[in-house]
Amino acid sequence: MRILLVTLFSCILTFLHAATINTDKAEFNDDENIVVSLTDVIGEHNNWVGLFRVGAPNQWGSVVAENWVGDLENGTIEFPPLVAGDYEARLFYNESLNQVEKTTFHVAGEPGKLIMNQTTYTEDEEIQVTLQNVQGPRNNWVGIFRVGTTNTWGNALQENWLGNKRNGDISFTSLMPGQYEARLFYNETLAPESTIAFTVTGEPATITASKSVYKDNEQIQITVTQVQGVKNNWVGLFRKGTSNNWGAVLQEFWLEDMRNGQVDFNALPPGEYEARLFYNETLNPETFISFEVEQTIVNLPPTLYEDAEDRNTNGWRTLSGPYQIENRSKNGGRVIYGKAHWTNYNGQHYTTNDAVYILTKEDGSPWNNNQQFFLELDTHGGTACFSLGVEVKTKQGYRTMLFSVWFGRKGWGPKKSIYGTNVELVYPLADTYRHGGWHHLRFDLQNYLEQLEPDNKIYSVEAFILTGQTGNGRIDNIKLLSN
Ligand SMILES: [Ca+2]
Ligand SMILES: [Ca+2]
Repeated sequence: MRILLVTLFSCILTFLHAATINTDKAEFNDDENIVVSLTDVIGEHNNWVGLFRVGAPNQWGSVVAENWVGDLENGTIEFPPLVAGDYEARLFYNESLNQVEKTTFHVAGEPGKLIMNQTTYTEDEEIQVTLQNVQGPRNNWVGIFRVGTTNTWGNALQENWLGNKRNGDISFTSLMPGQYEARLFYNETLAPESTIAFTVTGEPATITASKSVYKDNEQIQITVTQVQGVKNNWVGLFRKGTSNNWGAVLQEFWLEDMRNGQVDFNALPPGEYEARLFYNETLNPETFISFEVEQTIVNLPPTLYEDAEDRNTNGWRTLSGPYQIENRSKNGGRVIYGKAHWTNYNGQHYTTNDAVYILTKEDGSPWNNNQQFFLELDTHGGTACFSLGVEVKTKQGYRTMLFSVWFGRKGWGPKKSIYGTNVELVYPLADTYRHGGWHHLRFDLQNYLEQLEPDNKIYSVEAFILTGQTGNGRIDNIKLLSN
């Protein structure tokens, strides 16, 4: 047992006496050789010492200087002077990159630097950069990069090889507007010694559409100019009012390095849209343009929604009041009758007709007629509170458009009212229409809409609305027409 313990202890001692690496000084001048001493090197062959900048990874491209020590176990090796900076001497065995030991040291001196007297330029100015104390031994260069781009050859917009130049001015040709950096590199590497930022000013980016209103079968042509983003710039189409998130993007086009040009997007359904310009794969728009897409209108034969001749009331529903719509006979034909319901709300000193009926498709779905915006029907009397109209989908949302005898009696003009999310547009209907037999009514719905909302546009007519009638009130032949 005692023998075993001694053996184990000597093994530990062997490891404790593993190789060491040291420099003869902790700090060198930039004209002094670097002397490195080694002890107890036990690698078998092709052992080597590499000098690296502090923090640089153990890879061949990061080696500042190297010295092959073969099978040297104890001794010193020497490296030529280094430019100012913090370094490590690292020992490796057997031609590998597996570091055995290291030591740090410093080289004093003024590091090489780029200076600019002017950091804002216009688009037609040359860019001036001043070199100060460039120290790399060979193949030093300065590159112009867009801010935020990495140090790759492909990202260098311009290169200037310095030859023997250590101090003084160099220049670059003018650049388009944007944020840039001049970066100094030594020894043909891509590890910058010094970086300085500058700006080229110019007209901001623009985005325009070839039209303000497109048809729903037309391509959307968007033009961009002066795009300045670094990379992955893109144009997205969005519905107007939607936020900038990927899920809201209807169509997108990646500009790559296109700075000026036209992009064609596919046709869109009717609505209001925006084309938005983004830089650098972000969702923060630089600028945008609004445009509209409208229905292509064709001339269709009239669409009859109700003439009551089928003797049923399919498609009608009661929105308010206790009664159901009725299909009645009148003068040998069939007509529609919706009974009035008089209510006195909360002790008001008058009663109100609150019976409201709606006609949709028979299955209850909206008409969705996006072609015909003229309403025609026949009416036979009604109450003093009588009104009728339509539900429409418009550019600005849903609207209830009502034509009111009460407004006509009172001499009131058209009126827009907002009740929560409902927008009601009421227009006067002459009181005479509720007297004296059948009347044929015709409404140019788009024209009426513009009386209250000049910039609005009907996208589709969805349903017919009727308030309660009394006595001999009837309606018939509800149609939409193209004109
Ligand atoms: Ca019917
Ligand atoms: Ca009829």
